[in-house]
Amino acid sequence: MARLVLIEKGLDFRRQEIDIMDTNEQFEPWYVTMNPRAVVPTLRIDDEIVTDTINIVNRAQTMTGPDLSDDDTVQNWLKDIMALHYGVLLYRNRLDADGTAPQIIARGQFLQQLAQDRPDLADTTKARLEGNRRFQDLLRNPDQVGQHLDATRGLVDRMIDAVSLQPYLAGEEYSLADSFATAALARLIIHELDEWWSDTPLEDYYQRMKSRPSFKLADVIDTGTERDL
Ligand SMILES: N[C@@H](CCC(=O)N[C@@H](CS)C(=O)NCC(=O)O)C(=O)O
Repeated sequence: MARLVLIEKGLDFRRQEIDIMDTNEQFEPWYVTMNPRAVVPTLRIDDEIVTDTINIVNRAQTMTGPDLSDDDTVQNWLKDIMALHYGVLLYRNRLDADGTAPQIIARGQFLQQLAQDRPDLADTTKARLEGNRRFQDLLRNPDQVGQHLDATRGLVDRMIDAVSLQPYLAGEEYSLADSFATAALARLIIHELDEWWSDTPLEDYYQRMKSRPSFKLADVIDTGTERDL
């Protein structure tokens, strides 16, 4: 989402990959100094550090380049698209028979070890361990998983309604909301949920978003399988 917006704005930026799965670079001291929650993405502009995707895209909006519309309607889309629980969409398909997700359990063990080894990260690991426990509980609860799935479908339905009336999600012009929707829909395609919008105007909308140069330049991925995530 952040990359799409920076590219749509025509901003020149240097991209640095942070391996959040295998080498866990997000917990390296140099990164946590910038992003105390140890999550991606982070935007650095000289000495200024911006964390959280919504803050990043709103900061990008203040810089030179086309003024992507960002009124209240747009901001509400950003919040709603960001509020979806993308982890549930992935890990609900990776559960053991008893409802536990081995990768999330392993993540919890990794965080526990990290908490022991890195007292300097106490605040980060405490918050992340709590999040990991909440996520484990959620995945064990099919009703809650279903609620997240319903919320996701509800948002897709709202997108369908919106683009049935207008060319872009929030109106007549491309906006930050379209960058968010593009990345979110790409992710849902990988989860094989795109049947939710087949034969609806959202299908054409997504193809239009995908044909924008930013899609390739930002390396948005909508092919492959969940294994690749
Ligand atoms: N609301 C935050 C969410 C950031 C976030 O949760 N990022 C995930 C990847 S999508 C992450 O970095 N996870 C690192 C980890 O699991 O240790 C934002 O938009 O920046």
